[in-house]
Amino acid sequence: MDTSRADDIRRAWRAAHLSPLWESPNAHKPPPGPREAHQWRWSELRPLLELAFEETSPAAVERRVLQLMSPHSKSDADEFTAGNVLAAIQCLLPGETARPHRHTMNALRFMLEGSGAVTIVDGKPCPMEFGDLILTPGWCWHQHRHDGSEPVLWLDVLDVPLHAYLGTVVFEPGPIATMPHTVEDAAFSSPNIVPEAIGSTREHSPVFRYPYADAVRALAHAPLSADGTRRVRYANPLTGAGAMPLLDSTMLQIDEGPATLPTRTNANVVCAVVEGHGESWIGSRHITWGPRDIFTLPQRNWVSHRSLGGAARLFAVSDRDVLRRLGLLSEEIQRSDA
Ligand code: GTQ
Ligand code: FE2
Repeated sequence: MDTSRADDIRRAWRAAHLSPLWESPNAHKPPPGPREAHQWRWSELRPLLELAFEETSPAAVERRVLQLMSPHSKSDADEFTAGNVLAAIQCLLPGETARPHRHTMNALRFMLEGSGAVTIVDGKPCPMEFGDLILTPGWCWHQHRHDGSEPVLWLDVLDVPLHAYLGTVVFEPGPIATMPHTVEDAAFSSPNIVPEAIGSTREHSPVFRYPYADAVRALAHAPLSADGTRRVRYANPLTGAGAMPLLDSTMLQIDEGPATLPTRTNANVVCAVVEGHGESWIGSRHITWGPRDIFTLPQRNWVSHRSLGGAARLFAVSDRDVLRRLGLLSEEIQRSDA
């Protein structure tokens, strides 16, 4: 075997931007085992968020946001929390505002602490109270304002990692030149009846605010899922599809009782505890959690939850709809007789 001849051939291929598949380290190789879950305990997070009030203001930096970085992030530029989901905490003091802008990324806010803030989405004011979900879908103008008397903190979730990969990040600062037409949320507040005169061709929900009380009421009547949880999904009332195209939002309730049956999916999930205490088994990890704790369910881990007294509720955002639309979603449940 003439090794120098073989080396010459490979050098020639490399120079011509060619690569032999039979020597590829990637060819048909499954990814390594599932990534380990990560938890941000509110008791540890809260004092660190307090430092952001001391450190800066929206007047100086537009958005006072601390991103929840996966321990697997390769650098500060590699911004993701789990898979295609980026979560962060945004903090606003009374009297502060964040100016209007819009971007191609879909975003949502889930209220964790404080009250009196408002997000204005394409001109519609959305009050933000504990447990409320506010959508700021891609390319909708949005701004925040806080007229209350105590700090507010909310969870931001965006589909940034997917846009970064696809090269589709576009950002436009205000001022708002022409405000898009919207229909007030109240037009959709009669169950099962929707207005007909909607010319929207947009894929996201025409409703921007999903109050916590509505989710709790839906959960109270939701049947048990096969794994033993109760789950509701934040939907677009016009289509029944998810409220936003690339971020799937659900709330799950874990009643007091035995642990839920283990489930496994190739979707990536970020959970925020809304109410109650519990424990979860996520792959080889076991965690305990309480209100406002945030934790990840990285894809391909077997996951089971148990309430530690009373009904516990988790807000869960995932990239599941991305995978479903691409025909790649897998969801399994461990059979109890297995
Ligand atoms: O509040 O508009 O966490 O544009 C990241 C980007 C929040 C926002 C984030 C944003 C916002
Ligand atoms: Fe934004």
